Amino acid sequence: MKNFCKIITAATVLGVLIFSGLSAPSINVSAAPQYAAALTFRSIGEQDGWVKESDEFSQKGGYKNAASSFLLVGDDDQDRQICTILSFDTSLIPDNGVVRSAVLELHRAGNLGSDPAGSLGKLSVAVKSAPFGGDPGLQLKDFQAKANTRKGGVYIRVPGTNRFTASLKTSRLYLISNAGVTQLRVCFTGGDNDNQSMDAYRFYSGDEDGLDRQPSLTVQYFIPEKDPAVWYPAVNTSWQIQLAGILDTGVDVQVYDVDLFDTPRAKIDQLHADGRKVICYFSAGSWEDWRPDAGDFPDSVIGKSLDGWPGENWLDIRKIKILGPIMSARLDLAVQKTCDGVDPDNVDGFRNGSGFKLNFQNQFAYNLWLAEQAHARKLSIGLKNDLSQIKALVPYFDWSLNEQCFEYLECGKLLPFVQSGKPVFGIEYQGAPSSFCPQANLMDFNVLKKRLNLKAWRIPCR
Ligand SMILES: [Ca+2]
Ligand SMILES: [Ca+2]
Ligand SMILES: [Ca+2]
Repeated sequence: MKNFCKIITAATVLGVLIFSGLSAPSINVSAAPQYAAALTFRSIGEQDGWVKESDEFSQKGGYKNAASSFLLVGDDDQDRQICTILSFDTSLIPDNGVVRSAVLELHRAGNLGSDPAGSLGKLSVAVKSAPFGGDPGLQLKDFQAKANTRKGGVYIRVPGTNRFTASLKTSRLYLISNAGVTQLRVCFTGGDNDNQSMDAYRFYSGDEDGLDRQPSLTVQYFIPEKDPAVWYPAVNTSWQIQLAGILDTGVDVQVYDVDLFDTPRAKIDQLHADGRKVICYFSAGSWEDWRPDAGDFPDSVIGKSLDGWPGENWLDIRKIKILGPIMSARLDLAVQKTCDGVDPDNVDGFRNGSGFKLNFQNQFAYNLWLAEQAHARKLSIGLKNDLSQIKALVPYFDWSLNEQCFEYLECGKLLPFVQSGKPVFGIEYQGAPSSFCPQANLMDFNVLKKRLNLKAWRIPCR
């Protein structure tokens, strides 16, 4: 490992990360309950380089150069696209470090031909949490090798200077590897501009002698710590969920999941007196026309109806300024009712026909906001379904609550929770318990067979 520098930082205050710019040779781990640090990595000269298409329409690498002090991004005089591969050894990030920002910086040495900005589209960065093409060395196939992010996930804005920077989207920061190299591929979205003439940026590579001219990736991370005031359930935790009908408080389990609005404080007191923990359910991503605060939602945030759930519509979760006060009031109600945790439902509207153009980043931002708001109130919080975001969100949530992962053959996606020492509470509505319980128990999940009405009836797998 070479060419990295470290920067020590301050602790977190009320969940807000504060980074100072002190240079120091080592990291002080013990000072604060949650500590944050920044590391700057330089692209590895032996591994970075440019790859050019074999011909204009091949979309496959045909030429490469890993040894040059320069990286190229653009096209050539035969309309062949040229992309750049960067390679950062990010393994210095601790195994339990959670990345909160990553900024790529490239220094332009000049252009070859005319300035490619404008005619070649946007300068996009694809992220791979492992080497492109399986080998950290530059290969022709790195041109087309699959990335974790779709092409165009992050764009580099063209600056007025020769210092090009891009912040990776916060929802994709989990792709920064703490086990080995993280590679980035920089290409123009337009491919080529059909003018039979070279148009390319020339950036300094990791082979450049001047350290400050080499491509860099500056990563800020923190080490999560448990808050003694928050309840964190163990992986193996017995539970019951009842969201409809007269609440039966007599089930001998450690945890109850009950409706936030419909459950009187006296029932929650009863459950606590019986030694149970109580999770309070509410919908964070849908509008329910029967709730006491239904009138607080402006029409502008209410979208399409949820299939099969009358009176319920998806919310425009991009509008945190509007939804924030409403959801905050619900979390305050959970505190007033002495709930130990919350179960915010419908936090995957971006994967459904919500009526709004919601994307992965919008959903990540909303769900992270919910987690931070719950923890600020000393409430434990679970991630409901939202399987495609588990890798990005598992550091911020305390358990998973899943419906039908066995029915849809997607339980493997929940393993990051168990691997992080956090429980998976599962519900299956279809099939005999014998068809899913052995596997559920093997995976250390807490699965119940329930009826779709979510009344008291249940068959636990263990
Ligand atoms: Ca190189
Ligand atoms: Ca490679
Ligand atoms: Ca051209």
